Amino acid sequence: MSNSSVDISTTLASAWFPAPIFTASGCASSGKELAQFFPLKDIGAVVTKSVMNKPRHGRPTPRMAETPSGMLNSIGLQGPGIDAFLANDVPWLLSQNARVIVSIAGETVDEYAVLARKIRSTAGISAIEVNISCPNVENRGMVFAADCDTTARVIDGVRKVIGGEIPILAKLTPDVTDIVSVARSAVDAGADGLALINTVLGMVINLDTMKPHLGGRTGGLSGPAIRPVAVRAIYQVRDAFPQIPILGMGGVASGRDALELILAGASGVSVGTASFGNPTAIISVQNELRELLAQRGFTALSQAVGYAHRNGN
Ligand code: RRO
Repeated sequence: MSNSSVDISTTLASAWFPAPIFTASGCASSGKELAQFFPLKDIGAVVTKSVMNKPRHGRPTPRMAETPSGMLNSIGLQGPGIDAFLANDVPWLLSQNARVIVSIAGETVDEYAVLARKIRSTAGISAIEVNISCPNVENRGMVFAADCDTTARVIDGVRKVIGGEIPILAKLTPDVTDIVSVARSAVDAGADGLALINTVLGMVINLDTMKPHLGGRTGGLSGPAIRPVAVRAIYQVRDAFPQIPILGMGGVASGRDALELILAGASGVSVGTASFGNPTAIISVQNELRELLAQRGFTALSQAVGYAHRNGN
């Protein structure tokens, strides 16, 4: 079968995308840097850096550390604030004919609702990623997805504002004992889909200073090192909620990696850390994936989603 005959379009709840590979929130800002390498309309969607209500400087430097097969970041939600973002970044992305998934983050349940209200009055947004799992916050109490109750409160607040208009994806952390119960809280509170996984909380100590290397001390681990964690989380959640669409991410750098997340249950896959070293990684992942699907006899990506669960696996 010719690989061009594979239908790689996908859906996340009511949102349709012509292609299944997305940017990962935080790894391509609002897409402008990547647009010099390929047309943004060629990928599934740009998932923008989580934006807060007010502009924010983020954490002290250093904000990055290399690790074996990955890296730590400690950005701390740096960004322009929702008003500037909606005025500048979203119109620019739409002018590129890109699909846009806006990622939002708040310090309180109310802040998420305020953000949702502002997004609701902006046309053209495909979906909202509700990031309740940023690891780079002042205390674990602000990692809403570390707790079922706070997960439900944030998602419920956003759902009430958004109504049925735009799909809501809850972004979860793997740093919990039971991600399925957190996913259940999000779904019961009205999430249409889930984004799995955020980075894994980690730390590097500088042996010269003998102190934590990162200005914020801890950071989020990303890259190939966390891919098996992502595959596990996606598989577990898909097993529990086969009808809930999953946008998967975590260490994807090749078509083979993306296919692994899809077989585990992801309907779309974000590429993040790999884009730092290779800005065209998203396009090669997408092309490789199409080829791998054809080689396995799939005529549509949707046939491969969750395939690892079939026949009692
Ligand atoms: O900004 C960050 O430091 C950050 C965020 Br919002 C997130 O969700 N995950 C991450 O690794 N870093």
